Amino acid sequence: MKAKTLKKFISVIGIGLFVAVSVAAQDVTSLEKIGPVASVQRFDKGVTLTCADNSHVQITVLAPDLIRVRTVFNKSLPPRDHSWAIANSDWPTTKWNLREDASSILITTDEVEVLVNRSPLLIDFRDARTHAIINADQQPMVNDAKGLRKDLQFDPQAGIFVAAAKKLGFDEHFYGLGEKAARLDKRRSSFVNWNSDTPGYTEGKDPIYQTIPFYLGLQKNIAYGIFFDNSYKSYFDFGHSSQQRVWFGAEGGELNYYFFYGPSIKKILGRYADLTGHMPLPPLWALGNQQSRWSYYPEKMVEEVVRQYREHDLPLDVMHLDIDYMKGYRVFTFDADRFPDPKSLTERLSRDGVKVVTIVDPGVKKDSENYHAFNQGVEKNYFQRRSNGDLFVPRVWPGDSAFVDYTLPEARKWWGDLHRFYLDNGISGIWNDMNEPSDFIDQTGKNQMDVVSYDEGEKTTHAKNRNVFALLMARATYEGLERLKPDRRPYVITRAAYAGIQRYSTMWTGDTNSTWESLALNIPMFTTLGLSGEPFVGSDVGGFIGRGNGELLVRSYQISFLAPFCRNHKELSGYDQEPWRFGTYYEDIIRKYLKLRYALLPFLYTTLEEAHRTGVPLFRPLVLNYQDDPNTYNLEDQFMIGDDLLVAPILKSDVVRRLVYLPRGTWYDYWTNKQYQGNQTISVDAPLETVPIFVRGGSIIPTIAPMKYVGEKASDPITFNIYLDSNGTAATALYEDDGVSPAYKDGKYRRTKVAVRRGVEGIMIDIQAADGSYNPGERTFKFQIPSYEHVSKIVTAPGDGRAHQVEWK
Ligand code: MIG
Repeated sequence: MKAKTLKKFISVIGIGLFVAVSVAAQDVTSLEKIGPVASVQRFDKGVTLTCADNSHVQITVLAPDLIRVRTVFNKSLPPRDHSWAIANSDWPTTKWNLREDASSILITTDEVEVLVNRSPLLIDFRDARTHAIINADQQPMVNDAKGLRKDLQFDPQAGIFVAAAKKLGFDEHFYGLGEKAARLDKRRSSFVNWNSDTPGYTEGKDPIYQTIPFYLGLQKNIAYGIFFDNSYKSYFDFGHSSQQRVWFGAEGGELNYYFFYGPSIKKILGRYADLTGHMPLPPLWALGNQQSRWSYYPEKMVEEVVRQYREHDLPLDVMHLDIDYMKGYRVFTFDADRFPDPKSLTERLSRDGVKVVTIVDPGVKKDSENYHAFNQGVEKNYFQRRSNGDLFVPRVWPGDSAFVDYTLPEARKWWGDLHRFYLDNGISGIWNDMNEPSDFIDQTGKNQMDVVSYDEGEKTTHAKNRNVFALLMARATYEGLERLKPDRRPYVITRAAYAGIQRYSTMWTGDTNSTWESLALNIPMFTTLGLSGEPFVGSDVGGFIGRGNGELLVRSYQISFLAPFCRNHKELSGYDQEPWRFGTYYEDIIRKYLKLRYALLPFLYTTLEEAHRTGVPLFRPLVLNYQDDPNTYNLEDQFMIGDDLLVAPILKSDVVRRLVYLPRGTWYDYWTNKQYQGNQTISVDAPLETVPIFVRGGSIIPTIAPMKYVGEKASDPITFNIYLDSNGTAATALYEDDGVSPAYKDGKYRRTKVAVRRGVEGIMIDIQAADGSYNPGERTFKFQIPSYEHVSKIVTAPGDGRAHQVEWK
């Protein structure tokens, strides 16, 4: 109780500080503006502008739709040009032109024009075909050379505040910025990025755990993206402090941003993935149902929970072990009383189809009594130190601890290799928590300010490195797992992150509350993460903190049963909330949705592979699929899975009916097969048993019989559920692979395109010869048109040379 009051008190102070800071930070107009262009030097991929004040602006053409602006104030461009976020800096030269006149410099690609006004220096991005302005500077770029913004910098070594301001469109909408406890459309709001441990956060709490400084602007069906790749504490203001401008800035580093031109959001997300990395496929079982608790121990309790799952006929793939599995919170150990023989535990569980994921925190207990991880870290000098050379000693779960300097390549390798311990004990995945990094001594980061990281020899401070700490820890973990078991796909889950995290880890949204308010954030948060390059997302089902109830738990599953990460988790002192805890009425409904998830696995996996390949997430806001439809621009109480399923959950207690917006086209009620015309808002029943789901006319949803766990049986038969559009056509491209190995990267997958059309002779089903070299073995394809009572004649044209069973329901 005392601790709680103290926490409240601290957070009140925190809010007070935050308000003071953000008020001061709002005025970017009074800062030093960059000087006019004095000279222009051309290089193979762009131009470098030297300004009258000796500032330098490098504009680089990376692709016809991707332009980088890199600005340093009052000095030359430093030779080191590095970012932990960037996966690809080696872009093939693309065609571009330069035209200069007395007042401007024009860079043109096939898609974008960059028009630089020389004096004052202003940059406009335009569509190369229509010459329409997509995004324009509202004032020259600024920096705080005079130190006016000292109030922002509690680290004196942080650097100089830099910012860019853009004109705010009257109809412009904003999406992205990764994990924010905020609404979908970020217009007229402002945000801070500084990775923070924020248990029990509610809407408006900012910052929370992650930093993804990437956003999308959308105005009248034309979208662009801006990735401000700067890991210092950063600020984004989407017309919050002024109707005149959007601005973004950071407390140090370069004014370094990438401009992406769509006009489609999907194309921007693809380019963003090309730049910061495509999510590799996690193992297929990561899409299975997961159960966690702070903490299940001893091992008997873990087995009991699994036994209950099986007895209750609820599917389950993964059990999580939270911090109490360790010996005194020492990472890379098991408590010998609670888990005397983890290897045989994981073997027994695996016979039941269940994998085990262990939590791994960054804090290594400061304990020289025989603790290998601490001793090795000290001996090899891999731990973070303060600027005076002292070991940095944060206080976390193990008490006094040390953090690894993950900017050191050898330290990352060492950390990765330590995971051999888990793999040898049959552990299947790693869950990284507390990696903001959280420090009980001071959560704001003040206690860490003079920590120096190697940073490729540049020896930079916490101000630059805090926001990338989790990214590099996840990288060390992922690369370690990949090295130690090259024939298995790593599975990592993280709380904190920086842009690029999708290369190494999936995520969950941290310590939510078991409340309706918290539940209502699920959809804007998952969809926003998807629009920010993080496709594999989820939230503690039922909420983490406090006491839930059956109704809340059911409504929570009615969202999460389609989220990539579906894991029920609860805090130490919270009320139990496994699916059976509130009685059979609720349990039966939860079973129905978990089984539906397992039935939809072929569809979910197909959509997940699309996210891997194209950067377009599975869990989507409607605006992603219908960006020409302004009705979707702030629609955040419905979501889509891929292009085909539209889900409209209930987000309040005692509500059993709601409005649903159906975009253009034909839609089918999943439960009744009733057909609707789109472009309208309808009112539908949503009793606790039923979450409204609509299927897009024109889609084919592949399903299998639900299993106890992924891979319990072969996926045979696969049923193609056909939903015809108004032209009588439907199509899909089923994706399959072995589900566990990285062989899919070398073409070992199978993509089966199926197209259906209603013709004069009947229904034609065209199964094309599959792509890829993966052989799933013999199995049956079934075809159903759920909305048809009967069909008079069916013609199949199996281009794959097999016989298929066709039946109608
Ligand atoms: O300070 O490991 O978000 O999922 O159960 C709390 C204990 C530390 C926070 C995580 C939560 C986890 C808990 N952790």
